[in-house]
Amino acid sequence: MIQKNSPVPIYFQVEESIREKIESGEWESGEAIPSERQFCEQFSISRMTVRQAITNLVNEGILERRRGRGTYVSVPKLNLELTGITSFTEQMAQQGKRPETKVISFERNSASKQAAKELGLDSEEPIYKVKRIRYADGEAIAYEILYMPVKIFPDMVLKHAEGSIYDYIEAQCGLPIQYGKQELEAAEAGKKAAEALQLEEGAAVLKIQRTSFTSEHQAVEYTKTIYRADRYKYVMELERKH
Ligand code: 16G
Repeated sequence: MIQKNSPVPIYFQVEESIREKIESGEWESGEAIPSERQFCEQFSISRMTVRQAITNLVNEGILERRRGRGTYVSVPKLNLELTGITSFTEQMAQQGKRPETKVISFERNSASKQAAKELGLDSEEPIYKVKRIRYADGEAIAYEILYMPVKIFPDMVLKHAEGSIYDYIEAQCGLPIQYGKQELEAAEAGKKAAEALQLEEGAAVLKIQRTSFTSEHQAVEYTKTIYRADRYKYVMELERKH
């Protein structure tokens, strides 16, 4: 209930009442909350007051506005470990999510200059180029382009890319991955990634490029992955450098 005579500002009381509904589980993550107009009517308060309360909770990440659709209780973000080499399948297992993969193309080409350089091949050497959409509990969250050298994986077929590619490389081909090189940058979703991830073109994404090597310094994969920035947060363990 809102107490208009209280020294506690009304917007703060509205904020607290929304927070309570979320904490008690009455409003679940991903659920729409009432419209500003409904709040105004329910509490007999001005729209500006309601807007201030909602804006504060949006800034805190507790609520999110979806353009043209209203305000929703935020869905907790997935944690993406940026240190250590883990596969998408392992990352999902850590988060208690069910991974799924859709292969949208599987090609055998001659390597582009960049892919050849990353994989330590001569340009024009044959490589696989695989585009995949990765899902967590049915939601598309990453769009991935994977390059692998044909000479190391002569028997690779589309089916292998439908499951865990690290499982294929390590368990099936007997080539344990030892270390990697990774680059990350903020980016905007291009047309293809936006389509795959059901985002608007230009939406914020994180782009990560990784090259993974065996202990013999053989590059086994080069990947470009586009992650939905609104569904991930990034976790790193740091060591003090002297
Ligand atoms: C992750 C890797 C990617 C690797 C894939 C294998 C990052 C930035 N990238 O997406 O390089 O190819 O996992 O996943 O983490 P899989 O074994 O489930 O196919």
